[in-house]
Amino acid sequence: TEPCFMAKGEKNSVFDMPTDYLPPQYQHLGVQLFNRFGEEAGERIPVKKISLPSLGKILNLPRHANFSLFLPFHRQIAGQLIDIFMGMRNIDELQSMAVYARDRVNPYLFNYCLSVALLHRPDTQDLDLPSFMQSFPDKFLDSKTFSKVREEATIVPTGSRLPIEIPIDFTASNLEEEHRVAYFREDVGLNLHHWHWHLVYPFNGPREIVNKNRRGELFYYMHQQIMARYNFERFSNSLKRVTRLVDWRAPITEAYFPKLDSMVASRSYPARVANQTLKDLNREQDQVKADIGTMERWRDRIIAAINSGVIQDERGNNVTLTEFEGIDVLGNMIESSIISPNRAFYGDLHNYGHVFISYCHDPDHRHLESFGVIGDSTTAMRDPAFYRWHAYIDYIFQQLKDSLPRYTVNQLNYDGVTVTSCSVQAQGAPQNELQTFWQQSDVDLSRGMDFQPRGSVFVRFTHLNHRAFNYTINVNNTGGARQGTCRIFIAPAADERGNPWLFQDQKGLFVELDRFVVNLRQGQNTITRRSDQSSVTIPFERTFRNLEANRPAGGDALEQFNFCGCGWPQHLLIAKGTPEGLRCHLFVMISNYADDRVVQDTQVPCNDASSYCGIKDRLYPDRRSMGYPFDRAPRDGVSTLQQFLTSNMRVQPVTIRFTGRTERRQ
Ligand code: CUO
Repeated sequence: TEPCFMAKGEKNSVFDMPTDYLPPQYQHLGVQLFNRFGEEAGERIPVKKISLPSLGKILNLPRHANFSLFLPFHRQIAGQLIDIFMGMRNIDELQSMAVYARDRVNPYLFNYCLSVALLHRPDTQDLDLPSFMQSFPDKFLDSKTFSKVREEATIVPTGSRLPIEIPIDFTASNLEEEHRVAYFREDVGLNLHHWHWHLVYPFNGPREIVNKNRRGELFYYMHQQIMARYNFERFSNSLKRVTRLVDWRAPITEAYFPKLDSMVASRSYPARVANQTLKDLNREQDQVKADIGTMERWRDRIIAAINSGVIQDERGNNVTLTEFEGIDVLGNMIESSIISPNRAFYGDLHNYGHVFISYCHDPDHRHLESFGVIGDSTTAMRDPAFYRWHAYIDYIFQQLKDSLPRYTVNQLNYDGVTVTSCSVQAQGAPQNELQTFWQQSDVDLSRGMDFQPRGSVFVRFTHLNHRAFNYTINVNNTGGARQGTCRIFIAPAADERGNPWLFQDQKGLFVELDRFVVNLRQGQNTITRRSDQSSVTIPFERTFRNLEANRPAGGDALEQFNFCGCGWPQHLLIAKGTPEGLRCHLFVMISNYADDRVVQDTQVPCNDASSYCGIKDRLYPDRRSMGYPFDRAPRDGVSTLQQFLTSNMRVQPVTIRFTGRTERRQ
């Protein structure tokens, strides 16, 4: 929050701006201010004077308030600021506008809108954003960390500073059962992925950047996979599947005490005690006035639309929810964004769920408290209630999916292609045993914090990781040379009581591990693939990119870091498993590429985490419904996974063993 005339980096810089750009409270100081800070500056960055658009309502969000993408008013002003940044004619004007806005606009709002603009403007594609964790570490780390970091920086000279260790279990004790999966909910990389996803798919702003290819379907699928993965972690920790938040008037049993302090808002994120209930909201400051009854009406209209297979658009026309595109329409409607087919009628269900839960401690603002962590896409995944809400949202999507035609054997099979075997091999482990462990990694916090003297201060946090592994897949092809899409998933082999699954239930727990195109020769083929090539994940270094360290040699080859921040963190590819080894089903399928293919050039930067994030400025690179082949109810007569298989599929029993070791990243 320091004044914008300082630009922080390796060296301090000062923006040489017209004095009327200074925020009102500093204007009387005028040039004195530049002279004062200019002396320390290593560089002066000239700022062009332009005629500035009015910021209007954008300024109604105070500088020291928190900001939430789930609140309609915040979304609306974010849309306006994104429009302003997108509308600047060139980089000089954009810089000028950004400098002007930065000291006037709420910092979170500013950062979000500028990030969306830098991500989508054609002339800023070679600019990189600092990691959001470095800009706002307070949204990711225990608030105790920061005083320790300052203390270390003040006393210990650069070069001799020791990393500040963040304990893995700072939010609760083991008296709380739900705390067993806190390592997942509070994982910094996971929360960064989620923030990035919502940055790539903004709710408001110019229609062309909101209305991305299959956006609504990806909202459904990415969050469905979050749920599948969370349930997998729960099975690894003797917890049952999440129960969906179906009764909005019943107490929420899960408590959560986040222990995060917002540095900007100078407030702690409010906690939620056990058994709180949702209440009607009337918070003038946030322009939120909403009843639970309104949510229930939206829900009923959405369910009625699914049951009838028809929705009503804004002009009152009936629009059919089709077999392939219906899910996309429903995603946009439930999420909802400005491309909802009829927001007035179907409302804003998913976002308001976040809002209602986030305000249950202070529904009428009498205590002047802000929202809890679930009210902010950066921190929402920390809260157990997030998963209860998204389990409910997913349940609605499944209502539609269950009503669609089931895949026939012909639709699933790839004639003449037989997967004869598949296996996984992790380094130093028995065949078909995946291994997980705790890993300690260090991240430099100096960019997001002010302290003197400057220089790096690292925090050391502990997260789940797994031993890298390879897949070996043998395929027999009786046809000529052709192509296939290899789809790899994994799910627990038994339900929470240790009983065999019904396919109908197990299919919801399959998590995608990879998807890639294979060339098949006639006869025997052996496909090998490394776990770190996954189409789901991005490497650790990209999740926690330290710009100086990771900048590719030669500025021209700069990767498009902004979009590239979206992707499931590689270190969470595999669920934790258990010390004795959690039994799982590894599923491999080769589908006919002729039916999967989307004709386009995908040789663009950041095309490597497309399963959950898509590819920038491209169509989603797989023509099948997302989640295929597990996205539909099974055909008649199929009640187990084995019965579901066609010859181009194969299931291999594997185990995931948690070794209990703690290792340091080298
Ligand atoms: Cu990502 Cu509810 O959408 O958090």
